[in-house]
Amino acid sequence: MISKKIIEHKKLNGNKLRIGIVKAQWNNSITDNLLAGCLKSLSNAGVNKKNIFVLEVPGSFELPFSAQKIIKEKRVDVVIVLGCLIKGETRHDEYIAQAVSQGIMRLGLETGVPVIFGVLTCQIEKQAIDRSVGENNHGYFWGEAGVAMGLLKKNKT
Ligand code: RBF
Repeated sequence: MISKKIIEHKKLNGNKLRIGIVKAQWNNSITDNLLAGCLKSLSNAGVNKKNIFVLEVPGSFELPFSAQKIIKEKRVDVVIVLGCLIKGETRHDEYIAQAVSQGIMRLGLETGVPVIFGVLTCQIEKQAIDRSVGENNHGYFWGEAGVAMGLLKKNKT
């Protein structure tokens, strides 16, 4: 089992941040855990609950459009998109991963609001489970990355 923390963030204070989260419902059992981990790290960083805006959408392909909507409507400092792609018999996962990563990168560059890529791209379900529970819940790490980038956007680091 792989369990390692890849990035060490210094303790960040997110109490002035407004943060959007978009969660894909496809593979809900995984993305629910990612969301829980993400909310936990935002809470640990002092982000106020009333400044967190969560939107649920059908699947990962919908993430860029919905992140754009949150940026336009909620004046957030950062958006975290959460999804889980698991390889099937066709190449859907590759097209969707490509579209989401390109879409949110473009969105961040065009709006000046960073968008965190919180999408697991797994070969098998076990890889997704391993990465969405306990100490290795990537949602937690993406929450930390969100706080770091929100502060960077506001010039508070
Ligand atoms: N969405 C996901 O978030 N994860 C997936 O693993 C996933 N697999 C899909 C596989 C197929 C064959 C199709 C048609 C869609 C899949 N989607 C998945 C849904 C996709 O992101 C999107 O919600 C729909 O295609 C509607 O635009």
